[in-house]
Amino acid sequence: MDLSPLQKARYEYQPKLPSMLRHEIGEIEAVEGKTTESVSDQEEIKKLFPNTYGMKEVEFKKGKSHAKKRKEVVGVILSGGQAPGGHNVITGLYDALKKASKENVLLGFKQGPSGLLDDDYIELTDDYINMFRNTGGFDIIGSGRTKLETEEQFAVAAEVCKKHGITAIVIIGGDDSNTNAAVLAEYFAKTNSGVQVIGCPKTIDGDLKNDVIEVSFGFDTATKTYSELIGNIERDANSAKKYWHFIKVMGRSASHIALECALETQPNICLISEEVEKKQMSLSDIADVVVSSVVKRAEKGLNYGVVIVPEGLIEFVPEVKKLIGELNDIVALKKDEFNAISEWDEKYAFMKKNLTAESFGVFASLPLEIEKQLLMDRDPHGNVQVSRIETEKLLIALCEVKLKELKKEGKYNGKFSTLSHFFGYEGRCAFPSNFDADYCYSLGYNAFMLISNGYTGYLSTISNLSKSADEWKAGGIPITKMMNLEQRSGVKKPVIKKALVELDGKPFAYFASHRDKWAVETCFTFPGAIQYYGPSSVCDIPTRTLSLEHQE
Ligand code: FBP
Repeated sequence: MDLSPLQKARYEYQPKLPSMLRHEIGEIEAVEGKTTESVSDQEEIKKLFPNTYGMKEVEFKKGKSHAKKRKEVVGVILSGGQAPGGHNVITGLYDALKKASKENVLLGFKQGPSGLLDDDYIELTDDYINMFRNTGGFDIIGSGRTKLETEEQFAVAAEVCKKHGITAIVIIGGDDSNTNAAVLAEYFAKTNSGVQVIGCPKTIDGDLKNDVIEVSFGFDTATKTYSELIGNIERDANSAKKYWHFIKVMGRSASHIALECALETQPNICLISEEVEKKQMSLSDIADVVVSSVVKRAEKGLNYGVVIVPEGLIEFVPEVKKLIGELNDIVALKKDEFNAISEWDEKYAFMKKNLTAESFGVFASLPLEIEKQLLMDRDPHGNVQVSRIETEKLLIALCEVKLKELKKEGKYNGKFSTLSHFFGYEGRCAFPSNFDADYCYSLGYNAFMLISNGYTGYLSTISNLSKSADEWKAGGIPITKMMNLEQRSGVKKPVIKKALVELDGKPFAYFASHRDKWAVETCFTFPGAIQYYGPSSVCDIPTRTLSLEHQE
């Protein structure tokens, strides 16, 4: 394989561990804290997880280790969407495991959880691991979105573990994948299989966070990549002065990515889905926000600008949310009937018959392409694939109609030439920033500490992240602590509660206090590319979101 100069250089980068994890493994003690309970629905979740509910939080400190002395055979799985740093989690896990004993073995199951069920794996070795150090992507073993949820699947997983003498499985994933991890941990505990399960918090979306998980990995690099691109577009817009750019950014339901990119680039408009829901804004209300900026800027002769649109926006518009909820249930509960239909006219008629009159009215009012996108396949967790819905184009169409009206009424005399973009996949496999390289390596290393100390059903946690790596803390949190019950594919299921943008939080408050100015004036900022080498003030800066959240 030919190597780029950066790839070669990154192979040499030694990620920073929290000082606590730099001690010899035999000098690190697991100190237990408070017992935990789920964020809500405590009685129901406790019943569903009788063996793994209510466990204690753990922090690693210098002291006498009580880790088990046994050969560890660990299986690792990358689950869900790619996020920069996944390779570092695996190299951190590998290094800790080999540091503890050269006899220990790391097996990588291929293409996500299905690799475990199909017994499709490779044994990770020094030579192989070294080719992926500090690189982006998940291609070291591949990823997938298979959901582990049936007793049959668990039984197969148990057989595969038995066959290889596996002592623990590490699942690197987002909220849905770590829900899988918790369910699998419960099954293994219930059946006394002796296999532990540890999760690692991954997702560029940034929605897997709480008081202990400060950020999921990949968010830092992905948002820096998108912010670089948005900054470049802003500069282009400011040079040519002729286009309004509508940029959708990934993030699924949560607007953390959109908000972080806005803090970094100061666009004219950034929509925040959580605010749309709180204010119960209709599609028309949302378009009014953009139109107001377009009109005011046109009055100053500025017929250009930048609008950031969060990927999940459409799901938060009350009337569309209701529609999507009904569509999800219909697609799940009448799956065979729906899948048997191939012609669009018949699908349309099927929806007319099954949706409530109100939701069908909303469905019918949308452009044909959006209607079709709303009916595309759900992901294995029953979610609409928002990355495939062109909300940015829908918004442009809505604004065009309104601006035409205003023009007729003599209230607007500008030009509205638009371009649409979608930044998502571009950021998921970038070389991890120094922050993600260090954070992910530490998460993987720490996952091994949880395994060797006998924990199961835990998420590896590294915290105090707004400080330098020296001051980071390492520990574990029971996954059931983050759970609640939610409607999925037509039934109530225990899932990890998604962390959405907090409208009373500091990042949103900063944005809200500046956005009126940004909407009318040109206040663009240009973050430029991620820097891997150079002064720490340029290379090791955390996201604006993390800095604001932890501002004292
Ligand atoms: P995860 O939650 O699995 O990390 O995935 C995040 C994400 O990148 C979302 O932002 C996006 O909506 C989705 O994956 C796209 O999924 P896919 O890769 O299956 O197209």
